[in-house]
Amino acid sequence: MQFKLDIRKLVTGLGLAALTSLAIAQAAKPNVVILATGGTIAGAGASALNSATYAAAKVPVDKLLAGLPELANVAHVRGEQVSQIASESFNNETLMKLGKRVSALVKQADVDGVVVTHGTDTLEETAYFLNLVIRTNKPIVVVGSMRPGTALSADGALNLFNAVSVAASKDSGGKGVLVTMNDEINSGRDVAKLVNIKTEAFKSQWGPLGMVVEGNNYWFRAPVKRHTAQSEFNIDEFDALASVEIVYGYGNVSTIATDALAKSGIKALIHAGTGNGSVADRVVPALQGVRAKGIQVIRSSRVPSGFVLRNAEQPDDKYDWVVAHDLNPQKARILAAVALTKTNDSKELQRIFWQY
Ligand code: DAS
Repeated sequence: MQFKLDIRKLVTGLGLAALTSLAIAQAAKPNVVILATGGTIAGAGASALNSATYAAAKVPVDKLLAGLPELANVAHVRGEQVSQIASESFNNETLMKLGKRVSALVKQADVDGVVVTHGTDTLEETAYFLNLVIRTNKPIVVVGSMRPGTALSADGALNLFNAVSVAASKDSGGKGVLVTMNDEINSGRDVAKLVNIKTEAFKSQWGPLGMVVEGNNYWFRAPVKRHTAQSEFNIDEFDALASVEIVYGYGNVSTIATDALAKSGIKALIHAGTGNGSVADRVVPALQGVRAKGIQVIRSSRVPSGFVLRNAEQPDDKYDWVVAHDLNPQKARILAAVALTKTNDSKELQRIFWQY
């Protein structure tokens, strides 16, 4: 029997099969929501040569996404403009509004991951905050850029693509809040902005969790501190953060700032000490006075790496002070502001600083 090959039917069949598989692949793509808050990643400069002189928080999220059609290769994305500010102007209210929105989104079955575009100045604080209070195992990725999209060799587009790619990846789940900058995937807990004038700006003293290259994740370690789904904190259970401020240690420091803050109604004072969280001898009595008012005293260090030892530079047991472990002063403020929504017991606070 002779088969008469009908080429037209074959091509039509193959074409339909290809379209069907394409449609299935497209439908299978994860859904990622991008929450835009402002910053340089939404910035604009006067010319391509303005990589450092520009206005932050100018480009709306829809325009950001329209400028990156490659995002469709990795996920179905949609954007929401939560705020449009430079991140040095974030405050507790901005943090809470963003956190409540993230918490609502991760509960939705049609949301597989969330990306937050953010200014770099306080990005590390927001990433740590979300790491503490969002009860989810879904990927949450915070991303910024050091150059505006109008500049030569702008870093925002690839940072954003990487962030969406990581947020769309199942293997990104359960690792806490992540930060994708400069091809690295860092823990939102560990990462800090250590350089203020180049694209390789963010580092974790304990190293990145991995790298993302051409849409593929390469993992090399996992977080050991409590976060997200394993956290005892839940943003759905509180509506405001505790008031916590920071004083800085340096040669010739006076007690003017400490004394003023002691009368300001704060719940905790972070001391960014020299070396291993050292406190000048003339400041010790002032901090003891702060503690005597029922305000928590938490020793951090102005030194970017290492960690503060309890009862080493200061008799913390005797003074009833807390140490911030390896958290820099600004992250210590975030953890204290969250922890004080649940406890004002200094021993409980110390346990929390060891665990988070
Ligand atoms: N001012 C900085 C901020 O918004 C700009 C940036 O680097 O994103 O954090």
